[in-house]
Amino acid sequence: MAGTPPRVLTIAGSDSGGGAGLQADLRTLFACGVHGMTAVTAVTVQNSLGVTGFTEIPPEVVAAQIEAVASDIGVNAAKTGMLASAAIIEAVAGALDRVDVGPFVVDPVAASMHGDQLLADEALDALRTLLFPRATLVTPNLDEVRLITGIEVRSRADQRKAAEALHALGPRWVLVKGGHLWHDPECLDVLFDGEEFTELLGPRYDVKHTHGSGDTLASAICSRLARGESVPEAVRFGKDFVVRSVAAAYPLGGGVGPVSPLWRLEG
Ligand code: PXL
Repeated sequence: MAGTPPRVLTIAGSDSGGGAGLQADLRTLFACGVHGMTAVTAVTVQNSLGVTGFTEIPPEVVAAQIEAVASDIGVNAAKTGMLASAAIIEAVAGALDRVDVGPFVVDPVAASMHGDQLLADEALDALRTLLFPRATLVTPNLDEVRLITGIEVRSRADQRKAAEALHALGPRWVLVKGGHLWHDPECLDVLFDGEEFTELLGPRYDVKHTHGSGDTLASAICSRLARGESVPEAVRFGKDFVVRSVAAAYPLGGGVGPVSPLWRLEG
């Protein structure tokens, strides 16, 4: 019998189309060699064309899922994706007061790439005050940076300013992803620990199919944090992993297809 691999918990929503959300998290975690577990927050009705609706899981059920797996199986690292509402964020924060989940990555998902809202406006404050201070790392894209800090990032220099503003909200590390700086010929992500900036530069591929890229990045990072790697090491791995997964993205349905970690399994 093989040994038990590191265990990672994703606190996230379901994407019925299998492109993003907890489905992207689970396949990334599997491809990265760790055991994935889920605390489901919401069930979206979704295909490659977009999200047509979602239903929220009762907050106490979200908290109970976290506590059930942490108290028995144990969690070596955790991440959040779609959290939907302030009540669910409060329930997650409450659960984290009661059980240990190790390094905690907050991917502050606010909307799908089609612009469908996945987090209530009034939940932003709960995200800032209840989850950011608990986070080992936060991984916003530039739209999320604007919603959380009010900063409109137009340049790489603005990314650093945004990283400082986000760090002031309490996370240990901040990763400001530059993928949405559309005029930049490359994708620069800026990592900040309150003192030092680390720049991670990657290619920008001219591809349409990038559904689930943020989820894939945060999950790949978590898989390494669960093995005890440092945040900079885990983020470097995650960036390389998501770049390869974007290169391996495939079409699906009539809209936007998912990035794919299958390359990792094909050797
Ligand atoms: O990629 C962000 C995301 C996370 N979680 C769910 C989603 C999406 C984007 O569509 O649907 C459930």
